Amino acid sequence: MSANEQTFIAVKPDGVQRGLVGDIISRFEKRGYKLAAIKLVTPSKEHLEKHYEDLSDKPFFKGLVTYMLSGPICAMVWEGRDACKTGRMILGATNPLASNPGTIRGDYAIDVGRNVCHGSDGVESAKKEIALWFGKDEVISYKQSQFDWIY
Ligand code: RTP
Repeated sequence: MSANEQTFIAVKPDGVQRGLVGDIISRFEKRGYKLAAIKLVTPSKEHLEKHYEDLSDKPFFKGLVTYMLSGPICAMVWEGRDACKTGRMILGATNPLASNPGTIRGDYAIDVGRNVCHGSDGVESAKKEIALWFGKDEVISYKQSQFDWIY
């Protein structure tokens, strides 16, 4: 764990269309994470197949890619202590029915195929995903406060 660990978080098309971007940003900000990159994107089918390449043999893969192509995605990089693990806790379990209330999916979703958001499952996948979704000059490094107890 490092103080400047980064994770890739995306608001999926259903989250963007339902107007949940602000709420999701707010949850990461309030928890103490620092926004390092953000953009609204409509990635290609090839890009999304690459992003989900580990799931290419799953029966839901084709439907997953079609869903991800259904509208703009808000792609972000969040930075701070244990960002990958805590980011996944903020999102909730993959299946919203198993997500606790208070998590994004536990508050806003009931369908695993429309689960609002994505978060890297570890530091290595975060590095790969950030490199896939963002150019180096799009991820900004900055100091938010002179006090190390204000994140
Ligand atoms: P994500 O990558 O989107 O954050 O999701 P995850 O790690 O929590 O879950 P993963 O197993 O990587 O699955 C990726 C996405 O595929 C969709 N999914 N559909 N049974 C199904 O129909 C099914 N299972 C997974 C979800 O959108 C999941 O987030």
